[in-house]
Amino acid sequence: MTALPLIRSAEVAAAMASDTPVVALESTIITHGMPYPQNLEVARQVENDIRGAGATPATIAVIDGTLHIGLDDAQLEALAQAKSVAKLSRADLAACMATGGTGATTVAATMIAAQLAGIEIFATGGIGGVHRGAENSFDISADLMELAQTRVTVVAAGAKAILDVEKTLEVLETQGVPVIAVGQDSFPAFWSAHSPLKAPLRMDRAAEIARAHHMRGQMALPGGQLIANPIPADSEIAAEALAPIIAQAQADADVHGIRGKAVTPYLLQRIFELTEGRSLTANIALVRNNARLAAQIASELVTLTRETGS
Ligand code: PSU
Ligand code: MN
Repeated sequence: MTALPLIRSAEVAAAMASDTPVVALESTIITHGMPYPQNLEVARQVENDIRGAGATPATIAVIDGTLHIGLDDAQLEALAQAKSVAKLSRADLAACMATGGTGATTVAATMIAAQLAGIEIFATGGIGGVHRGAENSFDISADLMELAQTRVTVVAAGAKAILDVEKTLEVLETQGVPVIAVGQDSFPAFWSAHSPLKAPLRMDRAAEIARAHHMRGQMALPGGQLIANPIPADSEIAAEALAPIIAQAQADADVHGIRGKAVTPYLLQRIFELTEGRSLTANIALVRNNARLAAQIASELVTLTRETGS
């Protein structure tokens, strides 16, 4: 049997060898979530935020069939500029690797890769969820089912308002995924700090979140946690201002017959245009905020693992 084509960057390998905290990062946000060149700037900035908070970033992608855990600057730049990179979820990750392809990992695929590499904490912007009109389209992101089966704690800014947030929370509950709002009772709505919905759980400190993650491990419970970290107040866009824009973007997607994997990237791009870039500014602020919290959780987890020896 040949070895799994998985390579850790020198920085990630060194961090893991010395038992220091590591935070996984996805690459679909770079290739499909933000325009060039902001995507590259943000990818670098987020990595530096994690380093600044005392952890090591591991941006994950498939390049020429190899699963890379940690990218160097040239690899980041190539991904950021690439035009037609595949968007890989659970369904297509192995196929891409088997055929020597190149692709960016979504939340689901990044969780799988992180677990394979021994990384337990992952920061992103927003997870995929149940799309509006899912009762007809059946469009439910594989991210939700991944959270139910792969033991990685994902820090996100809640679910995007382009989704049906209420149905997304219902599916997470059905799947047994802990949804934990940070520092507030309401479930955050990505570009806005609050949604009208209450989060099922609330925690105010990184150490508590790390303990809950660790407890699940001790209980051999499969699946991760969704940490819903609100966007900083000074960067948010009011939900009322966004509502008509989201409705417009959704209507445009319907008119153009956008389906499947293309839906999330299309809506993000359309909202970027309709808000004249404000959605991107907010997106950047929330991803960086999530990266810093993830680094703290990863640090707490290292401490906890040392103390308990497991
Ligand atoms: N949220 C963002 N930007 C993104 C995504 C989510 O703010 O780029 C990406 C993530 O990679 C997520 C994916 O896993 O969209 C969900 O896609 P889908 O809805 O097709 O499962
Ligand atoms: Mn989908």
